[in-house]
Amino acid sequence: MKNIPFMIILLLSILILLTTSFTGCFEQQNIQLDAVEIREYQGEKLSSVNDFRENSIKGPQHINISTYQLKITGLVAIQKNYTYDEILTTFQQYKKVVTLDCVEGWSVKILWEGILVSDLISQAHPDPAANTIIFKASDGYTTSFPLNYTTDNTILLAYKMNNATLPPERGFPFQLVAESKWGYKWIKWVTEIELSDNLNYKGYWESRGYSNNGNLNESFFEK
Ligand SMILES: Nc1nc2c(c(=O)[nH]1)N[C@H]1C(S)=C(S)[C@@H](COP(=O)(O)O)O[C@H]1N2
Ligand SMILES: [Mo]
Repeated sequence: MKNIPFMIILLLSILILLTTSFTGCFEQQNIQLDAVEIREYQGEKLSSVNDFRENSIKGPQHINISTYQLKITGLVAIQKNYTYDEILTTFQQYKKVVTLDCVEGWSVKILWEGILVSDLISQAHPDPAANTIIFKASDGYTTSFPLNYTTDNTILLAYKMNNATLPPERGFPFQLVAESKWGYKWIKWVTEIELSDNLNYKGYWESRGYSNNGNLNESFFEK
């Protein structure tokens, strides 16, 4: 057969066409990071910033960091207002690998870097009557915990993931690393932390039927 070389070229071009159009289908939006994210830490494989599924109630928030303030309010002796730089320079910094599990069935294992929520709130001197900690975000999202969840555990307010500053899509400037809780407790774009005595406070998803304690080892439907 004379046209064997031609057939091979034809088959090869079809193959190339197919593979390029297929990778097109699987293309992901790639998030720009200020530094290259790491994908392994102390021998552990990490997920990527691009492995999250964007499902925030109002889409990504773009915070103007020059006017941004993190407020500590409610049942405290001293109300506090911190700028982004003050948070990064005032408090001891911690690193921790923690997995976020969304109720939709996906999860991401990330190296988080941030400050301890307990260090932050102790500066405001919580009132002894305070038993609840409420987090509020720039998109109107809220979530809450019993206060001792943040004082008895090393719960981080993170500004970096996989060694890179959080991108806007992932909660810049701060996301709560709500270890052992479902993803809806991991509030992004945090702007205010309110101390309260309302144990029954319900956040955005909690007031729509998701469990208030949000424990990962239990169903997320409120019983
Ligand atoms: N401010 C704010 N934080 C939020 C949300 C939101 O809609 N707004 N969604 C939550 C949910 S349901 C999950 S699973 C995690 C991770 O969501 P992401 O993949 O959209 O970053 O963020 C949580 N934090
Ligand atoms: Mo979620």
